[in-house]
Amino acid sequence: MATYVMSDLHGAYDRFEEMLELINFSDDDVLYILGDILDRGPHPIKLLQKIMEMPNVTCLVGNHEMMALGCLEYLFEKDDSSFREETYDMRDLLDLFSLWRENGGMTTKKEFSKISKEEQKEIIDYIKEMSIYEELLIDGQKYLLLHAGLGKYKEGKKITDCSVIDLVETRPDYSKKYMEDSILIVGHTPTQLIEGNPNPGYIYKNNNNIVIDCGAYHGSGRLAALCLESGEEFYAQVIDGFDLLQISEEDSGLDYDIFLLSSASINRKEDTLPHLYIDCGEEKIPISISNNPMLLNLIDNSTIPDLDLLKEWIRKNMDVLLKHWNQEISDREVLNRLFENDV
Ligand SMILES: [Mn+2]
Repeated sequence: MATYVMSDLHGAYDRFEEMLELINFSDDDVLYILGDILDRGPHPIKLLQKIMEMPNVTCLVGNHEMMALGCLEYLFEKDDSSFREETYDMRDLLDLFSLWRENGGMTTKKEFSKISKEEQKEIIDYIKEMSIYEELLIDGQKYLLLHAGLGKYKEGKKITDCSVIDLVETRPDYSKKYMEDSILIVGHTPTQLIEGNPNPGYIYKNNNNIVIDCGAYHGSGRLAALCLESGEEFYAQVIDGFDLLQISEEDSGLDYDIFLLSSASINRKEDTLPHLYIDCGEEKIPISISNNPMLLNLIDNSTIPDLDLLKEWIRKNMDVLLKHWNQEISDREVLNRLFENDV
């Protein structure tokens, strides 16, 4: 039996599957997921539904589940005959929706709207059942697991005295040793963004703090798992099926379907351009967007580009992209030609 922790899966369904294989996860093992299963990546609901079927997985709540919950409840109830709009403060709800959208909520919304009412209800109930923290004792070592950190916690204070925001949202100071006799394990902050981290993108350990969010939803990030018995670290980084749109054979006029795959940006300030690929079945054609203001505009800060515009652009430029991929035309030429074809 082994105990694993993972965090911030953010819809990275394929990486999660890859990880379960990597760690050889069995019915005898247990897994704690420290929140933020939803949003950003391509398959948050499919991922959550898979996790819900696994009895040996315990999920803690992340700020994304908290943000999503109010929106999901509204989406669930609004079609019901007993729905009464006056039970909602519409201004609060709009604020919540726009916050959710800015934080990658649209992949969750998209998948949530496609499942049955029964499944929607199960998801809402499951999120409500998620705990805020877990305490473990493994081989004599105490661990405290939660999503973000300990905020204003001081030694001697009870965890239950901390606010939910402190535990689920406030980023802790990892240079601080919060507890002498217990190791704090958190997610929430991708280790790529921890100042002074000598090994960005991998599990970070300092002063009884362990941070395990390695940017699972990001093309250049990875999903990390830590085994608490052995201390062994595992990383999964298969390119996820970030399929944002599909153009059928008929529509493209080519002899295959085109899928646009994307991974969202962790933080626009760092090495952060979203990665886009066109998946032509056997090959994944990367599209350079850093030199392409048209694509950058389409993608802006949200994790989902305007799909209609993007689809139109891809359709117009597919021949150029393919020629570039096959090295029949140069970088300069491809750029010139793409700009001619701006939508
Ligand atoms: Mn978070």
